[in-house]
Amino acid sequence: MSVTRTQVGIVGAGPAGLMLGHLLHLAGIDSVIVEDRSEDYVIERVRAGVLEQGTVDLMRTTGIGDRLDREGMRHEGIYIRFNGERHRIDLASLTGGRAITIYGQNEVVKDLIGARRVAGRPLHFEASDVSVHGLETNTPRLRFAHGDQTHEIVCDVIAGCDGSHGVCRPTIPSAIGQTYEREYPFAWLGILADAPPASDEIVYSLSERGFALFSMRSTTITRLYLQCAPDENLDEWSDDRIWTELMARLRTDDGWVPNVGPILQKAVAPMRSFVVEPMRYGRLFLAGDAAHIVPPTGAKGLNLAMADVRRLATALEDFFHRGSEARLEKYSDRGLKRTWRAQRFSWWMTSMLHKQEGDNPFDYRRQLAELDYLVSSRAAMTSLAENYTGTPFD
Ligand code: FAS
Ligand code: PHB
Repeated sequence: MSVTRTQVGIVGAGPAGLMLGHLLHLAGIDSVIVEDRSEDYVIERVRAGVLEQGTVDLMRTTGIGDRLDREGMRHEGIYIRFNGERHRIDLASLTGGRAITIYGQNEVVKDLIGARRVAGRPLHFEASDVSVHGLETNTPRLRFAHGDQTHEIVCDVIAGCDGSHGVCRPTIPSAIGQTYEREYPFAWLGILADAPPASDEIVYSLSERGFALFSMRSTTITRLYLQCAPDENLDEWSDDRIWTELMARLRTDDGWVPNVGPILQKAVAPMRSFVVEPMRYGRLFLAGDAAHIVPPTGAKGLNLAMADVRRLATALEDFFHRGSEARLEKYSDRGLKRTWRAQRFSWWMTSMLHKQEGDNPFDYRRQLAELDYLVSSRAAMTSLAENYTGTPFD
């Protein structure tokens, strides 16, 4: 077994782990990133598409915003569609100029891997048997196998950025880690289509047939989702059936429909809310989906992960450069405050825009009344806009 030393051991090369590694590099702090999947898998995985202002600002101010500025699509509004009509919510005018940017998570990951390579800092893909030890000590260890070699990295701190199915969170003793969870009785069937986006901004839709979402990835690629059963069988969804259902749920009375094109990718994504408290155990700090999961209706997951690692990197700078643990002590409480705020907003968007099993006509009419209030009240639209564009990172 090869034994090496670093300051921060990072488990997971998703947006959280890679951005943390980038921020630590800029602060002159050593780190090693260990990922169990291949580089191609991590890059090609289709997930988030909406970046809050805070995430955009973070990428720009840390020197990885060039491609985002060239290829990202700034949206100053979103549409809410119901009763056959699209209603625009002007995010920018309701928030003093804050907006969202459409830029695929896989593009963010590509930019961060590129920056890691330029920095020449260690990034191990296809690691196996990844495990963490000694979290209650001042020298926690990160172990993994790579090829036929086993490695142990002695760290000062370990960052658990290994997502919702990682190895880090489960190491928190059940007597300490309190979990909060809600499963939703539906999922999202998501597609990527080779079709130019027919709308200049994304469209959230509630129809008698359920939820649908029109989004995009570029001027040639459309991203669409529709509400389906949690155990939906994708084989029963021909491309024609998918388009027929999307048209039925998104069409407006003035004739607007998405452009149709070849479906490049399709997958079903489960919907759940999850939080673990605290986000820290000894010298282990959880960030991103390893600590919290939100249903994607509020487009918060990736942005919460970025806010976590911004906060953790600042705290680690204080720890390594000034010997202060003050910010590390506050890391979990501050993270949970932002997390529960995003949980509430994501649950609210999800409940307002999805048809629930067992709902009766009263419930649907009540949802329509809530949407009608939302698009006719400046106060209600401002509340949505503030939460959707996100508050500045602390
Ligand atoms: P990730 O899951 O991205 O990364 C964790 C990494 O750890 C992975 O690469 C994994 O392979 C690795 N790992 C796991 N176990 C390991 C182990 N034992 N050893 C080593 N490595 C290990 N969020 C938004 O903000 N906006 C959206 O529009 C949006 N849309 C979404 C759409 C879908 C369909 C889904 C599923 C999610 C969406 N999300 C969205 C949320 C999503 O983007 C996550 O919040 C984001 O990926 C979180 O990033 P990480 O915390 O880095 O976790
Ligand atoms: C996406 O573009 O993938 C997307 C947009 C908005 C959401 C979720 C996903 O709420």
